[in-house]
Amino acid sequence: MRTAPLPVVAASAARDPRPDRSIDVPTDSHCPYCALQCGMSLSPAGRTSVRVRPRDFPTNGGGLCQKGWTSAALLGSPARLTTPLVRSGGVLRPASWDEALGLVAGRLREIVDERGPDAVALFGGGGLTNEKAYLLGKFARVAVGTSQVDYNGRFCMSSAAAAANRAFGLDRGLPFPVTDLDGADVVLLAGANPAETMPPFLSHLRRAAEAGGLIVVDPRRTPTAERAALHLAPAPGTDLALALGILHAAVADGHLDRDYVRDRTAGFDDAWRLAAAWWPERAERVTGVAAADQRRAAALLAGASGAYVLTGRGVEQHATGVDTAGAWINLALALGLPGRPGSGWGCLTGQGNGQGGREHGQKADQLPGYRRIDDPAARAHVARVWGVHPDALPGPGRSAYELLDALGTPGGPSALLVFGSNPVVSAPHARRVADRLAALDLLVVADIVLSETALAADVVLPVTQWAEEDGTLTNLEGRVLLRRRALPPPAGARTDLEVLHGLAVRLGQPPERFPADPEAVFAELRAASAGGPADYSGVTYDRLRAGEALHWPVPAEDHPGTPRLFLDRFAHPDGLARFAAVDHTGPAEPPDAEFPLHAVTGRVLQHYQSGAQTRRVEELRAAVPEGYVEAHPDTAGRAGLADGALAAVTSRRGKVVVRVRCVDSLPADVVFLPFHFPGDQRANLLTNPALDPVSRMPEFKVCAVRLSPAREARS
Ligand SMILES: Nc1nc2c(c(=O)[nH]1)N[C@H]1C(S)=C(S)[C@@H](COP(=O)(O)OP(=O)(O)OC[C@H]3O[C@@H](n4cnc5c(=O)[nH]c(N)nc54)[C@H](O)[C@@H]3O)O[C@H]1N2
Ligand SMILES: Nc1nc2c(c(=O)[nH]1)N[C@H]1C(S)=C(S)[C@@H](COP(=O)(O)OP(=O)(O)OC[C@H]3O[C@@H](n4cnc5c(=O)[nH]c(N)nc54)[C@H](O)[C@@H]3O)O[C@H]1N2
Ligand code: SF4
Ligand SMILES: [Mo]
Repeated sequence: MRTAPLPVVAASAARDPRPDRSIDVPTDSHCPYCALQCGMSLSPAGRTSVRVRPRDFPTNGGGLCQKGWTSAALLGSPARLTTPLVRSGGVLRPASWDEALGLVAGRLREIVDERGPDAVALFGGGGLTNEKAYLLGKFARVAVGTSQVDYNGRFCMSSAAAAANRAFGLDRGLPFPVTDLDGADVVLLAGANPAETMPPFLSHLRRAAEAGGLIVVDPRRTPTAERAALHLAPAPGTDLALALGILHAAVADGHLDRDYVRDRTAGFDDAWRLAAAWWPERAERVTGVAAADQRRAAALLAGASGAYVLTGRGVEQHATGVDTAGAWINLALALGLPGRPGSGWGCLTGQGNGQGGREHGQKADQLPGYRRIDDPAARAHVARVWGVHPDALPGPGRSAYELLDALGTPGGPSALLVFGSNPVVSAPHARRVADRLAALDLLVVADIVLSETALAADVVLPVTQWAEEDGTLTNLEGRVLLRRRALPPPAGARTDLEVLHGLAVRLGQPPERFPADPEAVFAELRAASAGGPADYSGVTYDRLRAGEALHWPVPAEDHPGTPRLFLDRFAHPDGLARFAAVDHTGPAEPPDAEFPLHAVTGRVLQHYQSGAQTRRVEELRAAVPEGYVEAHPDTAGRAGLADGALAAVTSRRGKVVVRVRCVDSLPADVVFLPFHFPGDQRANLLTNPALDPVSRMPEFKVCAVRLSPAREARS
């Protein structure tokens, strides 16, 4: 049992001064943050860092956001971890790699001997390269033998992924190159705020915006909504009713694409039976969006020569996220958009490798190549590649929140290894999660900085960063990219692959089964993915080095890749897309007299995710130094608060203390909190871990809260 956080020994930032001739600079690379994976060129800048310049790449067209511009700051930062840390006497102290890995492997062996392999859990991340995600999943299933592995992508894309699998038989965030959007005259963006979350992406919406065809669905008037010709602002958690209302309007006003629905889809009648009851005036009563605006949205989409429906986390991070994403897909299908050149449906993937991270086996129900772990043929194939018997592979494990929730309970894991996530800040019901972490016998965190989760660990393993290692990522359009090493890592840091190798060997695995060389791991990943839905078997480092644009599936080395999916058929055996029979139920925790406001959580431009990285970049911290709550001035006033005052935001699960920012455009019953901040500014102290029944996505986007003044002197 640990008490966290505890004092830490400062890490040295000394970088290996020896020149490394294997580096070719300037090096073409990609940003360490989001799924747009903007192209960058890295050139020398002293011994400890690089200089970042934007590069012309299709996703960013020569642009970068502020996070990208400042991304090199962490490479040579003193905040960098460069030595393993081991807790002794309650304090994290420097240790050698041998000591740290030996200790972890020894404890894992004891725990497995005592309680079985499922007593050990792993938690990965969608920022990890394909190679890391693959090796982590293999490490879990083969070196430990545990079913208990999941990752932060469960909190990110899982609802849209499940909805796309249900509708199309395949999940690739954008089933078309992002540049296809450049030609669209109408784009509906539901629950996405790319002006802050992917600024260079806006260049692909320029034509639609200039043609008066940008429709933004968001309860808040975001910088993205500011650019829209039509901003639909539903009450939080009511998108499903809104999508049904727009579908109803489309059908009633004669916009249904009957030929497409007949030839390319199944299930319209069942979906329509439910949508028929959602005439726009009824949807207006539930969502607050005027019926006339719903009809206008339907008419704009139907009248376009090229139209797209795109969703983001605002639609998906709900306990009804799969059905809600499904309702937006229904609308796109009714209008005949998916699988038609110049039109489509897509979901904006979030993390740098959010797409690849959900394909190669760090997910509880999955094996590499986007295979299902409960499919006997998939198990046989992957077991063959791994050189083990199929029966030796565990079955599906717990989903991310269920896993965190079970830690340290009698039937749950008592050890957790975290790679590439900071759940103390980013998981829902954060107090519960912190308590569960504290109840573990062993918490191991591999990170580049001392994140809030690392602060609570027994062993912290310092790893290398993006520009210091080779690896592939799959961006939001399913394009596989090679992010190349541009400078040597600081002495003391190891790659995640080296860490997994070191642990696997100490757990008795043959060293060649867990290669630490990224290209060797990728060769294995290719074989493991061959024949699966996400088939990478034809992707090679050489093809990527040569700059080939390879969108999966790439089933052979002479295959050009698949930039556009579904042009002839969808991926279900009968080739048809499926409408989803979905109905509106509303948020799991509606406001009431005690907690009268909806709290919405999300992002700001300058910070990334849990903020572990961006809060350590001076320029970004200076721009947005701390958490806050946005509220309408009347809402703040009613709570006895003015702009800049310290407020308590309280839900059934916890309390956040932050300053108020008054925002005139917010609805009176909605407050907004960014989730990037730690301690008592953590938005996730409030959030509701109600889970979607299919994707197991928590309801991050809406919970019931109240607002009140807080005492100025904070301890
Ligand atoms: N600056 C920055 N950029 C990032 C990230 C970051 O942390 N910071 N993270 C990356 C990652 S991993 C992700 S997943 C993406 C996320 O990218 P987005 O999905 O664009 O970001 P969010 O801010 O989470 O949510 C988008 C919007 O959903 C709205 N919303 C809330 N509730 C509802 C609702 O019920 N209905 C609708 N229609 N909208 C609602 C919010 O008001 C918010 O403006 O961003 C990526 N890019
Ligand atoms: N309330 C609320 N909560 C949310 C969301 C929301 O909208 N609202 N969004 C959710 C979403 S969409 C997401 S994606 C999650 C993300 O939340 P987290 O999973 O916490 O994501 P990050 O903050 O990116 O954490 C990555 C951690 O890994 C470290 N790291 C970076 N690169 C590497 C690497 O290569 N190897 C290793 N070992 N470590 C690395 C970073 O320093 C950081 O500490 O948050 C979710 N939580
Ligand atoms: S938009 Fe995303 S990939 Fe591009 S620079 Fe910003 S954070 Fe990096
Ligand atoms: Mo995400």
